[in-house]
This record gives sequence, C-alpha cells and structure tokens, in this order.
Amino acid sequence: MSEELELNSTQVEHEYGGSEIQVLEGLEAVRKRPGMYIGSTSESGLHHLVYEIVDNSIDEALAGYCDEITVTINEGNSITVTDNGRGIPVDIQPQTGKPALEVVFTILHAGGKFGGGGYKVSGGLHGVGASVVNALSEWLEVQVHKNGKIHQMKFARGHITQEMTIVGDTDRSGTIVTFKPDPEMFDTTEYNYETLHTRMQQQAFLNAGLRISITDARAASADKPEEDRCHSMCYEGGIREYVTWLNSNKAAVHDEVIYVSGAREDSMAEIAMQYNDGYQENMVSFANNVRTPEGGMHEEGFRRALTTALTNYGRRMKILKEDDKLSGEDCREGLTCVISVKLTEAQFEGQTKAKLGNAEIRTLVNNVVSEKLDVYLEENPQVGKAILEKALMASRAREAARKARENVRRKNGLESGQMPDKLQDCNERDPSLCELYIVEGDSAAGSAIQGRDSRFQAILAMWGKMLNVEKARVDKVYGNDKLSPLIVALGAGIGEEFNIEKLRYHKIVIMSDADVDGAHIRTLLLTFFFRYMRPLIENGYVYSAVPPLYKLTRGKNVRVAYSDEQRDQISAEMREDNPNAKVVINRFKGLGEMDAHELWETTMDPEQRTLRRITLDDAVKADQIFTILMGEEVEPRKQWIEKNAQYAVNLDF
Ligand code: TSJ
Repeated sequence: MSEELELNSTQVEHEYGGSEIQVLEGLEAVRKRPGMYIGSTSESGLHHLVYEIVDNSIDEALAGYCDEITVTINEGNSITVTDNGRGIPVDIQPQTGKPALEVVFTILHAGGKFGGGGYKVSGGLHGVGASVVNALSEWLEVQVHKNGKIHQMKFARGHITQEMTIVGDTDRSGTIVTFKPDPEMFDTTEYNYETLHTRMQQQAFLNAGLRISITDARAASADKPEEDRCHSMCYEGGIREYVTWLNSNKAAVHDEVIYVSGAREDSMAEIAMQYNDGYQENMVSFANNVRTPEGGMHEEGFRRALTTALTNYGRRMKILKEDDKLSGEDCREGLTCVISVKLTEAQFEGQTKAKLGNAEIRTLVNNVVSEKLDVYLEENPQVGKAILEKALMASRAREAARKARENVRRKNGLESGQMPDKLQDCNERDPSLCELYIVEGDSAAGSAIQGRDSRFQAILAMWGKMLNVEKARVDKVYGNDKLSPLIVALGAGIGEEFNIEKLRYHKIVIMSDADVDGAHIRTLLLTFFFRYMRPLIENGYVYSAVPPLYKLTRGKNVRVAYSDEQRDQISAEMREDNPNAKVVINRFKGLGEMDAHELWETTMDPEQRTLRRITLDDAVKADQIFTILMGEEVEPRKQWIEKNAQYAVNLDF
C-alpha cells in the first residue's frame, strides 16, 4: 500500500486529497491486472477498448439523444470515436467538486452513475467503461461540444495531462474521444478493421435507425478498395434486417421476417425470425446489446414458446395429425433467429460470462412469443403452413432416421464392419479413388460385375420394381431392408449421425435403365440421399450413369448413340463412303441386354463413359416427385402418373 502511495505521488505533479489517491489506486489496479477488466491483453482485449467507448455513445442513442456514431482507425493505430449526442456533462459534481467529464475518465465504474434519466442498458464485457480505456491508453483526448463551447481534456496512462479547458466555440453537441492503446499493456496494438466492422455492424442491427460509420484511415490501408476500409451502416428495420442479412445466401421458406416484441416493467424483448430451406439452427441472442453465445433465459423462453406455438397452431389447423409430434429441434430446423432483450440488471453467468441468468426474462420472452407468434400465424396462414410443413418434415425425418438406425444396427451390425452380400467390393481402399455402381436388376448387375475394373469399381445390386408397388414413406422403405445394404456399403451412417469422413466411395454412380422402373429407382435413391445423406449430394459425390440408347452396326463396325440426334449423325457418318450401305440400328431395351464388354465400354470405362453429376436441384426435384408418388394425397399422384406415363422414360435425373 505505502509503496503505491509513493509511486503515485511521484508520478503526478499536483497534490491529492484522499479521494484522488483512491482514484489513482483504481486506475493503477487496472494497469496491474488489465485482464480482469477487459478479458485479456491480446487482440481481443485491444478491440474491447473500442467497444467500451462506443457503448457509451450507444447508451446515448438508446436514451434518444444520438443517431450518429463514427469510428476511425487513425495512422499509428489510435482510435477516434465521435457521436452527436448531448456531450458528456461538464459541470462540477457536488460530491467530488470536479467536472463530471473528469470523473468519467478517472473513476472506475463511473459510467452512467451521474446525470441519469437515460435507459442505461448497453455495456461491454464487464461494463467498466471509459476509465479503464483511459488507464490502458498511452494517451487519450476528449472533446465535448456542449452549451456552445468545446471542452477539452487530456490524459496519459490514466493521469491528467491537461485539466478540462475550453478551447473554442461550437454550434453542435456531441463527444469526440481519441485514444492510443498503450503498447506496454497489450501483446499487439494493431487494429483489425474487419473485427471492428463486424462488431459495429452488429450494433447497427441491434439499434434500429442508428447510423454507425467506420473508416480505416491508416496509410497502409489506402490502397485497399474503398469497400474494404470504409462502411456506413444504418438499419431502419433493426434485427429484422439482421435476420435478412444472416439468411442472405439461403433460400427463405417464407418471404417476410417475423418480428415480435414486448415489454414488462423495466425489461423489453424483441425477436426476429425466418426459416430457410436448410437444416441448421442459427440463433443469435443478446442481452443489453451484448452477445450471449452461451444462451440463457431469453433463449430458453423463446424455445419453449416456439415449440408450443407451432404445435398448437398445427393442431388447430389440422396440419398435425394425432400421432404427429413436434420436438423443439424439429421446430428450429432451418431457423434463423435474433433475440435481443434489454433489462436493468443483467446477470451474466457461465464459463465466459456469456449466458443470461435473469429468470424473469424467460417469462417475458415466453409470453411475448406465445401471444404474438400465435396471432401472426393466424393472420399469415401461408407462412404458418410453410413453417409447419417444414417442422413436420423434420419430425418425420428424425423419426425415420431413428428407426432406420435401429434397423440397420440390428440387421447388419453396422459396427461389425461386415459388408452386405449384394456388394461386390473393389480392391482399392482409398475412398477418393473408389467408385460404387448401384445397379438395378440382377442381369445388369451380373454384366457390371464382369465388365468392371475391380481395382476401383464396386458393384451393389439393387432390387427391381418396387416403388409403385409399395406405398410407403422413405423410412418404411429402407426400414424393411431395401436400403440397408446401401447404407452399410457406403459406411458413413445416415441422418444426424452421417459422417462423410467414413464414406467408402467418393463416386457413387446410379446405373439404371431409361424406363419407368429406372426412373423410380433414381427417384427413390435421390430422395433417400437428399433426406438422409445430403452431404453426398452437396459434395458432388453422386452421379447418374448415362447408358447409350442405340447400337448401330454396319458389318463389323459397331457404334453406340446416346440420343436420337446422335443416332442419326452416326448413322450418316457410317454411310459416308457408301450412302447405300446398310446400317442396322438396335434400341437397347435395358442395361441387362448389354454384355459385360459393351457395358464397360459404353457406360463404365472412365476413358469413354459419360457421367452426369447429380445436383441439389435434381435431388429436390426427386424429393418432390417422391412426395407426390408416396404421399397420402391421391389426386396429385394420379395427375402425375397420367401426365408422365408416356414421358416417364425421359424423367431426367
Ligand atoms: F466513453 C466515454 F465516456 F468516453 C464516452 C462517452 C465516449 C464517447 C465517444 C461518447 C460518450 C458519450 C456520453 N456520448 N454521450 C454521452 N452522454 C452523456 O454522458 C450524458 C449526457 C447528458 C446527460 C444528462 O442527463 O443531461 C447524461 C449523460 C449520461
């Protein structure tokens, strides 16, 4: 203690009373253990200094007095933050006899304790404020435009170097703070523009209508394109636009972002949400504009209300049948959601103090979502239907996956590593070199087994006719051991347990006839891949073989054609020397008709074959057709079959 007193009195020039000594002890404590106040002295702590300062301007915006904030990274990595608020108070505080401005920068936890009237809700990591930044800055300068005057004050490492001074007149109001982080305190003092930009954009989303501009004015950044060193962000739609932005590279299930909000006593909650056609849940939550990655009471309240609201709506609208049940996860598949709550005394808990602990917020969010989402769905039935169908699909897929897992485990002993009888494996073990041909029908499979290059080509024989016979959902179909050999052969599991690392082949080729049965098989397989092994398709591992349609023979000269046009062209070529020559054209009726050699040459030889890579679009199309074919509604199925009966041959995937 006495050592510190001595240290302090030698470092500063004027005399201090008891309260001043406390002040300096406070700031010295920050410099002794900076990590306690800003989390760390690494890059993250360095950036935290900016957030601490900007938070003060955001508080001013929340109080309704500021709508513009600018952040500049200056040459030398000092930072300037400006706002057009009322300006930090400069009058003398009766308790301390000092200007409020000085107190803000020299007393720990002083932020928001004076003035009052504002809605003090923002707060950095520990809500420590300007004095901590001051203590950790080599130098700091502040200018306050207020009451027609510009008030200035300067500091170095927390010590006053210039008392508050009026340096000019002004006709505006606002605060300008420039600080240079102390290299003695930080591992690095180089600011990252992207890091600051990301954070400022997030704050702009969270504070609708507030404009936040950020500029990288360092000389080294001058040759960057303007859009990489300068942003001005203002979102009138607030967290609605945040959700739109989060979903911007995804296909939305409904156009409009759903927004609900409500308040109770000193707390308020707002939630924006939109489903996309993906499977991930993307929930971003905040308490007092501070990100809560560990979740907490606000997220709990939301999750509970969402499941209940969707279930009730689904039952009321008869979209959910009696034995349909939605789990919380089903309701959040493909959901992008931003939750922002504001409350007076936020309790941050958990390992990283990133979890909201206030139980009253759970009730608030739960009530807001229960009441308002219900009304919204009632008023927007198309949106309601789209969401319910998505959740129902998720529920069925989950249930199907569970059953299938059990089935596959039981029947094949996934763990046993034993390969199914229907598989003729290849010798190669490196999946990136291995190909699996899924072949329909026993005779085609026979030719494929003989014709293949067994070093890297494996053949899996699949049953023939089946889809049009069995009216069943995918889960039942593969539950009854039609698809389990395929699952075992691929080796990567299904559904949530699917692990592409374990996949045994990186080329999976569906080889089926160009007829109705072949189309059915393709539809089934693609639907199955789409629903339970989607990464296969996303990674471009699934192909469809393109067998030839015609065989053209002139004497000993034999060629094949893959289309009518090609048939005519080849036929003309074969008769070039003698237009009267006889070219016999045979139509291949099916793969089974080709001998092993023909199959190899036309369809399997990597040097000569054509493979069509299956896209996600193809799979989506298959999934829709499958739904029509297998669904409970008779009319669309009838229509589809009538419409496609003669064209089914051309079903194109
Ligand atoms: F961090 C900081 F303190 F250095 C800082 C504060 C930095 C920056 C860039 C801005 C601010 C700041 C503070 N902007 N606006 C305010 N507003 C007040 O401090 C203020 C003004 C008036 C009244 C009042 O009741 O009249 C109350 C307050 C808290």
